[in-house]
Amino acid sequence: REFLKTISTAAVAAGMGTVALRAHAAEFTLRYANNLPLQHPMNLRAKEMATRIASESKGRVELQVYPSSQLGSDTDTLSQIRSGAVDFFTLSPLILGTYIPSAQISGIGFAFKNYDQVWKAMDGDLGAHVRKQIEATPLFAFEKIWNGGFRQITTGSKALNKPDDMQGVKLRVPASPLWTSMFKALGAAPASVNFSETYSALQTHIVEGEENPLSIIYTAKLYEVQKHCALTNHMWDGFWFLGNRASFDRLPKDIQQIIRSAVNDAAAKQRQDVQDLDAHLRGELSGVGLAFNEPDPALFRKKLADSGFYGEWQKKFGPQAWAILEKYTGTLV
Ligand code: X2X
Repeated sequence: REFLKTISTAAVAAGMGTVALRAHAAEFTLRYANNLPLQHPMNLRAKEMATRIASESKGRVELQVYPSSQLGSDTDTLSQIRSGAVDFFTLSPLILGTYIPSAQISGIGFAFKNYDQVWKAMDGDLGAHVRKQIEATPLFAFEKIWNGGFRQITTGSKALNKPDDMQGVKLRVPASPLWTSMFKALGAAPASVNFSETYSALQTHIVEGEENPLSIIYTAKLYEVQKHCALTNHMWDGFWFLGNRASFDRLPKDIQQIIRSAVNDAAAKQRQDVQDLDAHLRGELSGVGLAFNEPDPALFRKKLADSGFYGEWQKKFGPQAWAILEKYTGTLV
């Protein structure tokens, strides 16, 4: 609670700055879309970042932040950023995989053991490898990936203690080949649903469960429509801060530099915010009725391995990319 209060206060202060600077029409109005609630650290840091950009550009740039999939689902927004209708978009590397398959490599199940491995890989050669693939399209990604968090599985009626418990269970996964493949390999029945539709899909029992980091389960209030949470830490996920390159290239160089620094600095803060939130939220979520259990992750990891999941994706990504991943995670297959 203290933590949330502190970042909310910062965001309110930041918001007031925006109002004052809007007195003069900006020369460049840029649109940034994301799928997360206003209360999530992504949007609190984005607000702060927009204020910094307005101030450092002396009011020349207005960065408009559209949270909660206001401009459309992730699938829609990915089309919009490709055409330039949206300037910036934070998107999971795995959902980006519907457009750039090789971008999914950071989402391999049980690959990263801790944040130290994650940031070394994503700020190092693995991230560079993926950004190069992104740059071969009309998009680009800023250097610092934002934090999604380590993911846990929630369900509505039954607790998942071992892979056997999830056989045939209908689970919502984001729209992404790797996500679908992984939950099929675990024996579940995955259904691709955009995040914007996830709360209602759970509420109306179109699906029985879903998986997300605690910070997202909390800020998107998924606990209202879920009963159990299995702490599996089955994968880490992030959000590339994507830009439409043509629209970014049209900006003066000094403005580009102001934006780049503000976005990367905000990412560094947001990474820690999410890590802290995820570490503290179990108590909060128990308090609002979510029942936690701690299955042995090794059982899920083994189920994945036995199904041939790792071998299949190693082949798809190719030996070179796989070697970059394993440089950070250790041997996976
Ligand atoms: O869609 C999800 O589950 C979310 C919010 O975690 C992502 O953007 C991948």
